[in-house]
Amino acid sequence: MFATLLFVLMFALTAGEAGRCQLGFINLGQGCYLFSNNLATFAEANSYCLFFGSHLADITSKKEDDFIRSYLLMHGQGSQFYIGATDLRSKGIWTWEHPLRKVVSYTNWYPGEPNNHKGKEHCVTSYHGYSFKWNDIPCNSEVRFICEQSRI
Ligand SMILES: [Ca+2]
Ligand SMILES: [Ca+2]
Repeated sequence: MFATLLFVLMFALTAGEAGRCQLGFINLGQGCYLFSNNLATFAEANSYCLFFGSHLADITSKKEDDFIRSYLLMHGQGSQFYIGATDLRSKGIWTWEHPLRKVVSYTNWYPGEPNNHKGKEHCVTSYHGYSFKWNDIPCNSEVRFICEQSRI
């Protein structure tokens, strides 16, 4: 029930901006993105995106990164958002959840990150405190997240 309500809410809040993307997603550059309003752990966020027929965002070029950061600088104040990178499978080797286990090549870490603070940071957020550059955080942190889907 809660999940259904959340689903409807998220879609209603972003439906007006759908453009060429599936309902609930907005078009930025070549991709379609859903910026969650709810908070979730990395595993929950991953499940939400899959449920919506998408995946946690893989940011693979400066161009894509610029589109997303520009949007977040305008709309994402005070928040941080999971993207689909993790080094849970092999410490220090960052891979995307989609395409599965593809090693991260383009990065936009904030200076000094990833710092694996207290040895517990294995997931990645785009963080407002770092002008939406990347930070590694514990995967059980509950934050917002970005789903990505190809245009339909
Ligand atoms: Ca992408
Ligand atoms: Ca960190």
